[in-house]
Parts: sequence; C-alpha cells; structure tokens
Amino acid sequence: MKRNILFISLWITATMLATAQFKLPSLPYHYGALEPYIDSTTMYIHLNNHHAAYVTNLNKALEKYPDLQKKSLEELLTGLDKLPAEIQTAVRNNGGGHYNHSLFWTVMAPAGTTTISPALEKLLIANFGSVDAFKADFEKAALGRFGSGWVWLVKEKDGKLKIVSTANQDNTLMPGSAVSGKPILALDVWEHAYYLKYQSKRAAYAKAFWSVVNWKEVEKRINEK
Ligand code: MN3
Repeated sequence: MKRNILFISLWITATMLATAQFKLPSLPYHYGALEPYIDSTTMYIHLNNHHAAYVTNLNKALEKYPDLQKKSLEELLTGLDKLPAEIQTAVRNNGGGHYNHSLFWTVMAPAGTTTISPALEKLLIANFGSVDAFKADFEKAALGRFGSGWVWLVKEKDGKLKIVSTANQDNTLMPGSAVSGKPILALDVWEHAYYLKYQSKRAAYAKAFWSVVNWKEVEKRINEK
C-alpha cells in the first residue's frame, strides 16, 4: 500500500515536472563565486527561494492555458497586454521575475574574469560620455528606485543604449515601459538581493556590482541581433 502511494506520488511529480514549461536555471558559477562582493548565502536563497517561487507561480498561472505554455518568455512579456486579463498580473510579476533573474545570473561573473573591451568602452563613451559617467548614471538609477525594482542598461530599437529603472519585476520588454528595448545588463535592487551583506547600504552594493559584471556577456548581448 505504502509502495503504491510512493509510486503514485512519484508519477504525479514527474507529470508535473514534464508539463511545467518554465524551469529554474542553474547558476553558471558556484554560489560563492561572486564573494566577497555578493555572498554565497544570498546567492543560494536568491536562486532557490526567490527565483524558484517566480518559476512555480508562472507555471501555475499558465496551467489553464496550454497555448500560452508554448510561448517563449519574451513573447509572453512583450505581449502582456494581450494575455487573458485574469493572468496578466501573475505573468507580469512572475514571468518578469523569472526573466529578470535568469538574465541577472548570466551578466555576472567571478571578479577579475572579464574586462571592458576597447570596442565596448567605445560604445559606452559614445552613449554616456565615459565609462565612469555610465557607472555613475547606473548607480544613481539604483539609488533613485524607491522600494523594490531593477536597474537596466537597455538597447533601444535604434541601437542607442539607455539606463532606466523599473519597479517590482517589470522590465523593458513589457508594453508601456518608459524605455523600451532589449535588456543588456540588470541589477536587482530588491532588498533580498543585498540585505544579508549590505543591510540598508544599497549604494555600497551597487558599487560592488561593478566587480562582478560579466562584461563579455554584456558586449555579446549588445552585438547579437
Ligand atoms: Mn531578486
């Protein structure tokens, strides 16, 4: 009897996993790889509690909509206003959460493993005046975001690079965003992203972020399509 229950529950779990379209990614480095700038406990909780919850809740929101389950995350977010009204908020918050965190993990790398190439430096100078001005604008946006949200480096349709911050789990793919375009670099400024190590010192966290930016990935994202 107990055996049957075990098999049935295994089968249910397997079926659920098979039908859940969106999955939690694994980090492209180990939890402690961004130390001392971002601590391993924060990385572990951030991925396995926070990000995982967005994935679970996104899949839950799409349960009744098999056609939408076939869409990519980008399609769901860019077409947010065309989704059934009853799931728009859930997809905005949890689809946004899944997209934003998935990007966030890949635009970071262990300190000292990537640098700003001459080509990328040229682009940052052309768009912001200097690399330092770019960093200062980005940090200013991080501090200027009241409450929870994100800071972005975005590539607009015409190729221009812009810095903008969004509230909650919104991003620049969503219709109605103040700046629209492809997210290139992301910084999570929700307290859960830095509180264990930095407490209320968001400015120190935003400054530390520069040590773990994956510049190679940033440049790749700017150059692809
Ligand atoms: Mn987060």
